[in-house]
Amino acid sequence: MAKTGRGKLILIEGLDRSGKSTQSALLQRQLPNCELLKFPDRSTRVGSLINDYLTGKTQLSDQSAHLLFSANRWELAKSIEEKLLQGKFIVLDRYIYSGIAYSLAKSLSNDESSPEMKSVEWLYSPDKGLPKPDLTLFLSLPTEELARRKGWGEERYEDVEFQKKVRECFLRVLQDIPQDHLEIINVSDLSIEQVKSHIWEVIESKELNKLTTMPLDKLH
Ligand code: FDM
Ligand code: MG
Repeated sequence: MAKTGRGKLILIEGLDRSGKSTQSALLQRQLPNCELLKFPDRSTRVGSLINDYLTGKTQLSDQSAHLLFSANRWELAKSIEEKLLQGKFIVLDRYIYSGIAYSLAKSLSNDESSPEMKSVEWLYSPDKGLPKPDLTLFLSLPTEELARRKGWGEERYEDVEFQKKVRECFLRVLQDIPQDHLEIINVSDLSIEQVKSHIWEVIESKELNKLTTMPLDKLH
């Protein structure tokens, strides 16, 4: 009998330097017929505005930066849906929880920021309707350990003090995800291989490497 059903949407979230990009690339290779998408996707028109903002070439109000990150996800929403329905698996390297956590952390670090930027509800609303991940994996580690990792650049947000805030905001926002859709993985002092096997155990135990006939859900 031919295999039918849709592929799964798996999201990997975490702070900068937490190993997301490494692990999402490894996971893509383990899953059958799988594509990897990274947000922000800097290759699109909106993505290029985001890139200018992140590299300090341009300034944006906090609200417009926030909405551009969401618009960047909407640019790809349709194609994500289509691919899943064609039976492809998709791994996402960052998605809506980065969107909320970074914006919230920014507003909490700024006494003058306006009330909507402090409202999780407001921050979440532009993402409503996007394809909903079947699982969110959060790679968690203490910010002191992040500071020791190589590769800190000069981009906006790449600062240990700020990452502390982002971590708190992530943990707050992740509380709203139902338990069976969330896995927080403590990657502190684990090797790349160890994290990879841990992630794979979770994927197999939840049968996320198999197609499903369950309809694709939207974020609501
Ligand atoms: N970021 C990422 C946001 O602020 N909002 C978002 O919606 C997303 C997806 O962009 F500091 C931040 C997180 C990070 C920066 O991401 C660039 P990468 O993963 O380092 O390229
Ligand atoms: Mg970065």
